[in-house]
Amino acid sequence: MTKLINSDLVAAQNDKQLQALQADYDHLAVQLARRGVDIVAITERAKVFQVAVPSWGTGTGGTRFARFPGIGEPRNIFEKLQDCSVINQLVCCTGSVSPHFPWDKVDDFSELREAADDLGLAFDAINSNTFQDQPSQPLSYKYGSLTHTSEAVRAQAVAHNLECIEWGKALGSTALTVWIGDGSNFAGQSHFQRQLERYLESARTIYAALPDEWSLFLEHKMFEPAFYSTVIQDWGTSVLCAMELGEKAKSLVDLGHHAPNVNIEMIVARLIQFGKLAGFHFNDSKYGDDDLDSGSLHPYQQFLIFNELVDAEYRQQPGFNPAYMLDQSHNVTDPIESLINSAEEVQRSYVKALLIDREALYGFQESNDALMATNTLKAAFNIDVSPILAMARLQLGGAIAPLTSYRASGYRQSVAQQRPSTGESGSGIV
Ligand code: RM4
Ligand code: MN
Ligand code: MN
Repeated sequence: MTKLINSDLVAAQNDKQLQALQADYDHLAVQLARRGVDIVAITERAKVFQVAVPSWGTGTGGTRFARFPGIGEPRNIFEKLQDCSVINQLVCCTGSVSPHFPWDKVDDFSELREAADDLGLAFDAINSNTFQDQPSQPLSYKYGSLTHTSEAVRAQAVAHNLECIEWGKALGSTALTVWIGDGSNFAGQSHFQRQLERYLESARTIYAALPDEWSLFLEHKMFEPAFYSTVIQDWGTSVLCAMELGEKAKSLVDLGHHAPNVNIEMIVARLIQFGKLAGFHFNDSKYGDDDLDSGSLHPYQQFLIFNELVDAEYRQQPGFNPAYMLDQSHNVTDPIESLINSAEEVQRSYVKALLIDREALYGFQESNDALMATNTLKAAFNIDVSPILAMARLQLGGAIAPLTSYRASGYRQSVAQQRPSTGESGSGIV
């Protein structure tokens, strides 16, 4: 397996930090033992936690106004995989990459799979793209794709999703995520019911092409690029469609795709209850689909979401198997650094949620002790689990301090030499 960061450098960095980590870990072990929690068992759970990285997250994103590319940006999927492997080498919890087509299209998919394999990476859910026109494309998605009034445009959008499934099969993926930009910008522009009927008709054709073990993830979003209405605007429409389509169809929750102040953890609980939670696109936001780094603004909300997820694990909810992915856009940071940070923050929420005294919480819920119930959550949230995360990484061969090791490696500077800027970039979104 090819490692792009010198392992000796990581080991030397780890050596410098080991003594402090061991002391912090031992201290936390005593604190947790007092609560009846075995730190080794929690560390083992942390070690198997995984969150996929979006291939498009390795490039600098952009806003409606501009994109300011960084140095050494990946110019194609092979280089995106290299960056993803650097992240995984250091954090050891991002072993798969979610590709986006046609952005990541290649001529030879077995070559791509081998390249990933060599870097110790697998492919997560495939993302189709019918929210942009591609240069070679005969018909435009200006007025929609899977829900367009024209049958020919719908057929083109369906065909793209079918080719995505084929490419995904070649890559060993088992899910297709469909997010469409379809909607309307003016009241009256679209007939809501007919538009959704057209969506279902298109989605049924895609669904029918799914191999047995595959899932279809329906991703909702309430705005953008359509600003008056979107077709799959919220989890309600998403889950209705998933129920219409069948068992393999589930609702994917992107944290940035909700109205402000929506109780996302409760949506998650509902989807879990009915076996319809596909998984997540983790990110954070202040206003809307800001695609900020995970946990950068609302770590408590992310923790509350993981409370629901760990609760489902604890209760052994049948069929519970959500896919965790990051989906964020980096405008002012080195994307590798942001993805490192986000992976750690998502894992942090998971580990904190493992520390919740669930039986005590159930007891307080049953006896209507609101204060003690909420304090039970806070008691877990307030624990700094950093030593557990660092120890998990160390034991898996990663970095105690991933960002420090990454910066010390000079990776960005070295790829800047190998990947001279072309003025444009195949990665990042604008
Ligand atoms: C969308 C949505 C999708 C992603 C695109 C790039 O807002 O989050 O998941 O495919 O952005
Ligand atoms: Mn998303
Ligand atoms: Mn989004």
